[in-house]
Amino acid sequence: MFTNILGYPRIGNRRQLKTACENYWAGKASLRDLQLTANEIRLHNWKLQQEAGVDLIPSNDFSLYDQVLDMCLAVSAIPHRYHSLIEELKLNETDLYFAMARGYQKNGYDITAMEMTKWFDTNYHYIVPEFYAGQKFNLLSDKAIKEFKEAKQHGIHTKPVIVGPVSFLLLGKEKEKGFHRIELLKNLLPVYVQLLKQLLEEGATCIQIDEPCLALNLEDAERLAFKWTYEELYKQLPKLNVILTSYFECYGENLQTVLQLPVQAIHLDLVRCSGQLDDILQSSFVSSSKKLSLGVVDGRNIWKNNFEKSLGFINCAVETLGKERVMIGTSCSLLHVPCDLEEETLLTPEIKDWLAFAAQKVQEVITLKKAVDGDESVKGLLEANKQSVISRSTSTLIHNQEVKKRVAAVTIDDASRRSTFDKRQLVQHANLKLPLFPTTTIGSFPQTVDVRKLRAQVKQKAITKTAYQQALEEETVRCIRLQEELGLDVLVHGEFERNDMVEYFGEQLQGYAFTKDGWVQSYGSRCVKPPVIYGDVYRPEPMTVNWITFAQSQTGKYVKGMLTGPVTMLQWSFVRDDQPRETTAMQLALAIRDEVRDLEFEGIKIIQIDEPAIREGLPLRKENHAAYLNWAVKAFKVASCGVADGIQIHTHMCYSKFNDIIDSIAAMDADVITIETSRSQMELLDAFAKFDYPNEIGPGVYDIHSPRVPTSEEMELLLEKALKVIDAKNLWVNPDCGLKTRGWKETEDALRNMMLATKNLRNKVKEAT
Ligand code: THG
Ligand code: ZN
Repeated sequence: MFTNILGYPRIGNRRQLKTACENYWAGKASLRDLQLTANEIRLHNWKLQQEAGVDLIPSNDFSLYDQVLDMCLAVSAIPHRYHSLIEELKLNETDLYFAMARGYQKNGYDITAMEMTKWFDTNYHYIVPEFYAGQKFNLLSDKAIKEFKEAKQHGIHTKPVIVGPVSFLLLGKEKEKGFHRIELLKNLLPVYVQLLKQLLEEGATCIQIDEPCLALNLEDAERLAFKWTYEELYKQLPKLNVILTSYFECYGENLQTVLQLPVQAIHLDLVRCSGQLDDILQSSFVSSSKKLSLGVVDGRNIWKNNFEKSLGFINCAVETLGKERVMIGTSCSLLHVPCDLEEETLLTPEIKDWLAFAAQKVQEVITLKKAVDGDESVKGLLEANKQSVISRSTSTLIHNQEVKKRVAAVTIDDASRRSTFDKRQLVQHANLKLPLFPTTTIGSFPQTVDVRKLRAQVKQKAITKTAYQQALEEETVRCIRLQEELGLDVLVHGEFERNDMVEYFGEQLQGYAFTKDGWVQSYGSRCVKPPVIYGDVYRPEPMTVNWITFAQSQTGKYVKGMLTGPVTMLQWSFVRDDQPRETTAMQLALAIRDEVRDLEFEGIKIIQIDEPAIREGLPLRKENHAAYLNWAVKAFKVASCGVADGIQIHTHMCYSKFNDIIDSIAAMDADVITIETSRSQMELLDAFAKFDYPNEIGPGVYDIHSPRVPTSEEMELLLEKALKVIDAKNLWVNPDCGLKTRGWKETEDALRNMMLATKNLRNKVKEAT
């Protein structure tokens, strides 16, 4: 019985890879320095798994930026715009790689980065491959081979991991009309064959091919593509030993296809889909000689494994298939959890006892194997695990009857405004008296190094809380003055007191715990530290009222109250696995509802509740969409509907692809929605126009993800386009996202141009009427 780890976090226990990459990009470190750090992290990860006794240790799960971008380099899927960098500048492979990830604005070049998007329903972002009709591929980067050899030199035999050819194509995007990217399989597969052949020649005995698109609803043609691909691979490389891996969902109607593929092992994510074990054990799989990899240790969450439950699955599989055909593993790559719980000092011992990070999860896989083998040495561990499970299910830290009662008592009325939008709009317009095309920003203003330093200092008690408070107040006043000077209509306080939009609220809610170094890669060198929801959530006291009322006291203009919505709080936290997500969302919604009402009580007239993650929370399979959207919309409405008609509720969303959930966005019934649109040239607006979205909209008029300062002319043009599909009385003007990651100078210049564009548009409209 083999133990199987699907992938290990690559940022390093102390985020060494982040520092190394950023230093290299800033020209403060050499390529050699970067490579040394990368080597150290890989070796550390391999050794950790080898010492634990893992049989199938992954290699090529490491990446300097992203595993899909790695695959682009491997097969030479390099978009045309980078070719000059190769031909004229002769960039080395790493620099070309980073140019594709981050863009290249140097030496007189101005080449945009490749797009990135969410990796399935995770908070990890991958680089989207770009495809052209008739595109040819060839083996370029030998990273997978190099890393296999590197491990071999250290005496560690690894299992190379690669993104499979079908998913690689499906995860990408056509950059020309008139073809489907799946048609490129015939050109692509020979390169995969070449790569796999070289791995075999180097001595690889088992390859993990990730085809996570098998978790999606596929077209018949796509299923056929899987069949053709794996039959072809088998024909050309009969000695290849493939573990076909998919995760995050059931195989569903793809299972029949999967069962027919000539691969040597199939992986099941039993955390996300435990039911498919029975399906497999009652299928033709049993009479084949294929192996089954059981993903029982959760790679997406930080809870300690429930050994009794996992052993139930494993024993069931062993009974039917025999030990030799069963592997015990993680549900997916451990990329999505922090590295090591041992180093955590912030967690109380009781909560810490419920958790496992990547290093602990590796141990869990080993313990499970030993338990199945009847190894006496793990008896103590099994008993301790049982105690942890009992402790968590009965702890008074977790269960709060008041909260449970309140959730049970939520009514339809709690989830609806008092009047319909048209009535509310009349009241709001009469009260607020904002000009035509009101201008605003999304919430955050630049967070300079100085502000971050203040936060670090107060955490380390190097400065007093009063000094911290004072410095942030000064920053807030400066921000208010700037907005007044620019002439913005609805101001924000700037959010200088906040670290992350989820962490900040989590820190003030009961039921949440925090880690010191629980970093998880979000994209490239950027990481997030998701807080842990371990218990029933409630709000002991107001969270933002002081800052918002302070900012409001400094100006005669309206200051928006700024909150993070319940679905985003849920999506960007590690969540409980002992109750449905929807229940946790409702607890969060009630906590935010209390905050919204307190802001109303304190005289705040405009309140924004951000839900940037509502789209990414959408289940991977269509059959589960409706149920999710139903509770997600309800949670937002419970959070936002407790106020009088005159209170204007805003929301903000990013990461596009709203077309398929536009009716749910409308059902959220926010008075104003601001959305990220500028990068797709208002393409998104078409969705809102087609649907005839009834409420007010602020389509972002410029892309805040780039330091470029847009001209007033281009923003005016976008606004005119927007006016073609949005009623003038419903149109707002704003950037497309928060300004936190931008510098002050470019922010000021861009906003000045945005105001000019608005002024010109107002004049034009006045002249026309
Ligand atoms: N918060 C959380 N999740 C997110 C975002 C967020 N997921 C989607 C999107 N935004 C991801 N974007 C980013 C952007 C910047 C950073 C992380 C994710 C970032 N992180 C700092 C870093 O890695 O240096 C660390 C953060 C800190 O210092 O507190 O800059 O906004 N939860
Ligand atoms: Zn945004």
